[in-house]
Amino acid sequence: MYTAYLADTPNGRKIPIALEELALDYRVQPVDLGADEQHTPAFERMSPNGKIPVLVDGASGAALFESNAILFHLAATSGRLIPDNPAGRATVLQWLFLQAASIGPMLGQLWWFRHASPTPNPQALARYTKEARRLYGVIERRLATTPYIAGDSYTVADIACWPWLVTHDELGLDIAAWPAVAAWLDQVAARPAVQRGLARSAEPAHV
Ligand SMILES: N[C@@H](CCC(=O)N[C@@H](CS)C(=O)NCC(=O)O)C(=O)O
Repeated sequence: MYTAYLADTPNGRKIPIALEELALDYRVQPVDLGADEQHTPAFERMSPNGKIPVLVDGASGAALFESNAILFHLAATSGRLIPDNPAGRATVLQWLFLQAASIGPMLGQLWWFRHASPTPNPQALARYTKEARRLYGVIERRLATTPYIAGDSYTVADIACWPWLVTHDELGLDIAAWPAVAAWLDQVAARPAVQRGLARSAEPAHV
């Protein structure tokens, strides 16, 4: 039994989506980011960077942070959602790194300057919109040549990218500019495990 410490955010949503796809047993422990629960000493003992998600393995007690490390661990230990050969694994890893290093931070900044910044900042909006559009273009060109992000099959690379790229409306981006991304977004959204994972991610805090 795993415990997934989550908020209902793109990085948080990845974890129940993967756990559902792998049919693993888990409970969701919501973390209230607005109340700064991610910076309590107890939470930072599991996640030294003070961010969700964290996955705790009930059998060993081990806690893992960084969403894509969690995805890789789940895939590697289950032998699913990742190829079993080194070249295939490296391909998955390269897209996991691109998501964590570029797609998440750039789209995250764009979201913040559109929805949370207390003062308008046209320069920041222009910069992050341009970078987000460039990154949608990177994925568009990839998905024009392969059905899934890492190649012929659905992997944790899709699970890492989908919760971010699906936020295009909130980011003020017209998905019609990237038809291959739009088709892939719909295809992944239709997976029952994705729908179940999103529902679990949105579970209210326990009282
Ligand atoms: N690279 C990290 C990013 C995690 C992250 O940015 N988490 C956000 C929510 S999506 C968070 O915990 N924010 C709270 C804060 O920064 O205080 C990962 O993929 O796990």
